[in-house]
Amino acid sequence: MKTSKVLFFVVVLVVIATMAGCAPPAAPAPTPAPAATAAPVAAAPTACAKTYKDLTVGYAQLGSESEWRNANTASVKETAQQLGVKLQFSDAQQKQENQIAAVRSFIQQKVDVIGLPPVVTTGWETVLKEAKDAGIPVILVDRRADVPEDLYASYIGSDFVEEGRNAGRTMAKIVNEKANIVELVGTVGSAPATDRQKGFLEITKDMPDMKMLDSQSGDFTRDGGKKVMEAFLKKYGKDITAVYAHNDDMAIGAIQAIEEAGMKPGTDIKIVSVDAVRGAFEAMIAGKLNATVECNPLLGPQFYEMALKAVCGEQLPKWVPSKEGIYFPDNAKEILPTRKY
Ligand code: GYE
Repeated sequence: MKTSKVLFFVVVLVVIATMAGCAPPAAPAPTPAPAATAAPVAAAPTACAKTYKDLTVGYAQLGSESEWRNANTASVKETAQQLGVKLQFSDAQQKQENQIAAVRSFIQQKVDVIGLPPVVTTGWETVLKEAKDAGIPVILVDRRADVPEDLYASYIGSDFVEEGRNAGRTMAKIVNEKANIVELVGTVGSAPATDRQKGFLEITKDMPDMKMLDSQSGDFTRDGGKKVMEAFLKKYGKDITAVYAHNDDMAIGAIQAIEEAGMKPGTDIKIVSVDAVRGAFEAMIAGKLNATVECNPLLGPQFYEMALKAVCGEQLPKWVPSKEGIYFPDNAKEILPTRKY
């Protein structure tokens, strides 16, 4: 369209908007804005006498295994401070029994609300029933648990299957639907590992030249990703042409292993991962990572908003999904300074 025509349409739109008594539509941004910014904290529900300052919240964090997790912890802690929420925080070091013990101790301390990112999906019924019997709402944050809906107030987090589909679509484009892929799986039995695998395979299963050579868990850690990639390289050598990592930390570990084996990550072996943490942007700028699918860890504000609503007796949605995008090396440099994690 010629500039004069574009201008004409803009003027018409502004006139229509003004006649309708509303503001003119905002011009579209030239590059997609990063999706994952922390949601602003909503005001407390008006009909409720409680405020954030009245809340004592227990957060049974699952560990500190990744950059994503550290950003999530920071969001939960900083937001509590900003709002004046009293926070009891524990780190289970990726062990379910530690998380269960933390939830039990929060029940004993009679906190108002419990936040729980379940390390794996199974094995939560008993302890969630105990919380329910004690009248303490549990909000699942980040990861889902396979339990009946009456055992938790709400789930705040990502659509991991869609992240897996996005990783599959992105990988297929990068390799022109032809690759020998190895998969670095997250924690076995965790919702993001199960769903990211499912979504990826959903996309690639009908592409005859997208071959999955092998799948192993690196437990969402850098060290785990490096070790698994070393073993893959020993077993398959130069046959490997692509890596799908369920998170950026494992991709970064794999990058090290590939370099140590004398190959070029991002060129000889294409790599797509999930999270979009700073380390991934740095790897993309260095040309060692080909794409990262975003998973937003800044869940603190939404968590406390739901916590206060739960204490005020409001009915919560069973799922509050996060907003996310996909990032590539071509504009990683401009986007990196705008990232919060
Ligand atoms: O992708 C990974 C972390 O549960 C979404 O856990 C989270 C995942 C995240 O260790 O980096």
